Parts: sequence; C-alpha cells; structure tokens
Amino acid sequence: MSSLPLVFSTEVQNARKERAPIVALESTIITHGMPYPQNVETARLVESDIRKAGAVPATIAIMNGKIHIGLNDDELETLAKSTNVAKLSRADMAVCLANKGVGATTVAATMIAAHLAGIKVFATGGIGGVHRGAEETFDISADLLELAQTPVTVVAAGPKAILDIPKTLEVLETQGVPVIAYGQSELPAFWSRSAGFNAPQRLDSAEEIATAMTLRTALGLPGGQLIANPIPKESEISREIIMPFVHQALDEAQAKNINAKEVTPFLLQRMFELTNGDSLVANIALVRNNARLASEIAKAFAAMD
Ligand code: PSU
Ligand code: MN
Repeated sequence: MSSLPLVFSTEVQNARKERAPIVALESTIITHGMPYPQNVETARLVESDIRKAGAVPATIAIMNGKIHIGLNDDELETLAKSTNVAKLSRADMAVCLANKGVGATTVAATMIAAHLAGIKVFATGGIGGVHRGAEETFDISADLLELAQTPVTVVAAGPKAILDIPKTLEVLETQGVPVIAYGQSELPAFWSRSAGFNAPQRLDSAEEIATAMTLRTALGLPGGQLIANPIPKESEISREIIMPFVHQALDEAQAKNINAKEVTPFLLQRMFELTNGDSLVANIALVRNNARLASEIAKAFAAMD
C-alpha cells in the first residue's frame, strides 16, 4: 500500500477485487448543491440507480485526514446535515487532509480522487464553468482545467444557464477537452434539453464513449472528456420558463457581492426558491439520468479491460 490517504468502503473494496464497474460521485452537490433532506435522499437514490444498473457507486469526500472512496449511510447522513463542510477543489485537498478537516469534493477534486482510485467514470449534475461577467471577475471554475489534465469521463447534463455557456465552451476548446452530447446533436443545457446550438461532438452509445476515452489516452493526450447528457423530456424546464429566474438570481448575486466559492451555491439555492422547488426536482431527475448513463459507460470500460 502506498502512503496515499485513500480509504475504500467495503462495497468499493469488493468491487475493486472483482474488477467490477465503479462510478464515482461527488459530494459538493450534497453539501452545497441541494438542501437537506433532499440532498441525502438524492444521494441514496443515485447510489441505488447505479447498483440497479449493474455498477458500484463510490461517493467521494475527505474526512479525518483521509480521502474516502465510497461512504456508508451514516457518513452520507452526517455530511448532508453538516452546515460547515468545506467545498474542496484542486487547490484545497491537501490542506484539508493535513488539518484533518471535513470537505466535500467538487467536480475537479472528485476527478483527482477518482483517478487516484483507478475509477474512470464520474456522474454529477452540472460542472462549474465560466461565470457571466468573468471578463471582470476572472471567475472560471477549476473544473474546466481539471478536465484538461485528469483522465476521467465526466457525465453531466450540460452547462447551466447561470453560466456563460459560449465562454465555457471556448475555454474547454482551448484546453482541448472534448464536449460530447449524448444521443443528440444539440448541446443540452442542464434544466433544458437544448442550449439552442449544437455541441462540438456527439456520440450515441456508452461503448463509443468508453472507446473515445481509451483512444484519447492512447494518443498521448492527458485529460478527460465531458459527456453532456440531456435531461429526460418529462423532467425538463424550458428555457423560456427558466431564464427570467436565472437573470433574477444573477442580479441578486451581483447586488449582494457574492463571489468566489459562494457563487454557485448561492445561485443554485436562489433558483430553488424562485422556482418553488421545480429546479430541484429537475436537478434530481438529471443527476439520476447521468448516473444511469455513467453506469453503462463503466460497464463498457470493464468489458474492454
Ligand atoms: N453545478 C450543480 N450543482 C453543484 C455544482 C455545480 O448543478 O452542486 C458544484 C459542483 O461540485 C461543481 C462546483 O464542481 O459546484 C463548481 O463550483 P465553482 O463554480 O465554484 O467552481
Ligand atoms: Mn468560481
């Protein structure tokens, strides 16, 4: 065993022994992305969706100086109830480990931990991106740069309308990150199935997605790939309905001088309030949908090994 501070849940440990397909899950969506108790209920549903699909879930977080790969139900509940959990990106992981703090992993940090644990696929709701007004604030999520350097396939529902979607795509293109729409040509936009224009790439099967990742690495290219999986039709909220709330939430964030790590959690919370909870219902549906696709991709990787 190396000195890497990785701790595996029993379920994940068994899956590793049997070389079974594993899907990584982040924990910031639990601590900073959804209110209690829907956060822990969703975390459990997503884990059970992955098991039903024939893969093993590995929710990742830092606790007591260890990177936990897979959480048991008590750990999940504790994390979901805590109000003072740190939000960890690439810059924060080592410090949180050193001071034995508790931290939830963002997309960037979850990719790093998943890669250390040999997990190739990770499901989430939305990734961080280029925030509107980034030309002033320089607020560009570390998630984008992580996709450029860590070889993990991230399944998300496309960039959220609270972000600057064109600028987010520009940064991903500059960084050489494939942005692959699944099963359609249009780029999905989180709560809605279409951003109004096409994604840079498109693939129609989990097998092709796994093959593309393997070939990317074989080409000597570092980094992962972003899969943009459209929210199921019955759960989508149209752009016409969602956009006025997005603009209101953004105006409030600006008026209140919300910045840095607080921006995304503030906007998600306000969207939840402004839509009377509808944004959360859609968010839960799309995360579960992403977990199912990620399971198929994990199975495709396992079949290739
Ligand atoms: N988008 C969501 N829900 C979330 C997040 C993004 O719909 O919970 C979280 C993810 O953990 C993502 C992080 O990595 O927010 C991005 O934060 P920032 O914009 O501060 O980089
Ligand atoms: Mn940011």
